[in-house]
Amino acid sequence: MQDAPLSKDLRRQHLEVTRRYFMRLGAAGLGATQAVAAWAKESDAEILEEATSDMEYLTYQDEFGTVQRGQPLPYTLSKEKRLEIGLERETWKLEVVPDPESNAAVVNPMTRKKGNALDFKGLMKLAEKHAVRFLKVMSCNNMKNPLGMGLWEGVPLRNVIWLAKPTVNVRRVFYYGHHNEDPKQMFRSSLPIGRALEDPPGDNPIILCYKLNGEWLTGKRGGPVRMLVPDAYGFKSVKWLKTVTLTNDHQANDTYAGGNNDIASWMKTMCRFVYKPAKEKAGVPIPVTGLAQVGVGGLSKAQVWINPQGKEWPEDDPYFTKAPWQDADILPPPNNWGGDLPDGKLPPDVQFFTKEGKPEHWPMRYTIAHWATLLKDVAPGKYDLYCRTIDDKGNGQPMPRPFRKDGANAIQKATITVEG
Ligand SMILES: Nc1nc2c(c(=O)[nH]1)N[C@H]1C(S)=C(S)[C@@H](COP(=O)(O)O)O[C@H]1N2
Ligand SMILES: [Mo]
Repeated sequence: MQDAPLSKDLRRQHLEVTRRYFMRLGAAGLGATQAVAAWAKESDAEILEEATSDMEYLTYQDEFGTVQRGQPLPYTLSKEKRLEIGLERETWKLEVVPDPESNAAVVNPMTRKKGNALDFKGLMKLAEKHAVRFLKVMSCNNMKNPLGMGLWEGVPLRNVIWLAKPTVNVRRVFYYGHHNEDPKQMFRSSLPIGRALEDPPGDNPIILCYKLNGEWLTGKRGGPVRMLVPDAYGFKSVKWLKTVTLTNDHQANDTYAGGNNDIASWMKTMCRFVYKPAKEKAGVPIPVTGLAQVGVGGLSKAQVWINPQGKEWPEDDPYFTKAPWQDADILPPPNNWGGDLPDGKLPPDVQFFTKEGKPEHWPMRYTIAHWATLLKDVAPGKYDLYCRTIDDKGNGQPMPRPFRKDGANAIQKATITVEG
């Protein structure tokens, strides 16, 4: 699988952040030393305020990185065909049925045939009472960079499961999307029934998602309806959702299981560079920015380390735990949330936000946080530059879960030349 570059949108945001964050350094006519002095006079809080005042946080729908399979891709079909196969809101239907290969008991199976499958109107009816909105970063466990940061809206899966009236012998939920009636193209995933019915403390529900950043979910993003699993990597969030099956099977049947992935993995905390110059002059502070994906372990720090190239490092410290890491500033919540939101304003009733629209805590789990810092007094030479996160328990990336197949989280390395 090709690794997607950071989305244009995330990059644009960071350039803007960087410009504002470091603006003072270039202040009219100041030499490097004076600029540093100007920086030093300003409190960090003031600079951060300035830095974030204009910053965008959410990724535009069409600027998300995309991971998709299907020949043809459902959203590229003609409108007529999409209407026929139920991939437009007018004709979309979701079946909720017992697994025919298991003894799961479901009193009210919802099927197209019986004419009681859930249609979009029915979903909107449920939404009036049960809709939730929350922030979540979409990330593929096999890719280094997140695919995009979204404000997702949907109806909790459990509200639809209960419509089907399951009674006994249900241990898992299987689900899959449109696959051109070709079993080989089926992309499927699964969850323990318990996760669908109840959320761990502080976590969001699994939703049947129909909006992203306040707008209808596009076909490319998985619309009309996709599954959205807040705590998991992207492969659990099946697009073009049409079928939910309740089963007594205790094992997962995820497409990604067949690809040597750990399919039970919560998202990990990890760090990526966004802005770092390849070359810089000695004597000026060097701006570096990035983002941290906040996984199940939370985020306490983002850090950078600059090390002369070729300098040996003890083999028994592969994760550089003894290196002189420097703390970056984790930026506070933005004033302008960006994405497609009118005036960059969040709608009311976002999960874990106060009535006044302020986050109850920051950064939030399963989202991103931006960070920025300055490297100062770097002598001329060639350097390796690293970034890493520290989670809430004090684990330095890639610990406590360094294995790649449950989520890419290797420490990122870049290079930088400082000229004399
Ligand atoms: N139907 C379907 N859903 C899918 C996929 C797919 O190939 N087909 N890819 C999955 C994977 S592996 C990821 S990482 C996410 C990516 O979501 P995005 O393309 O909206 O960024 O979608 C998931 N949902
Ligand atoms: Mo993925």
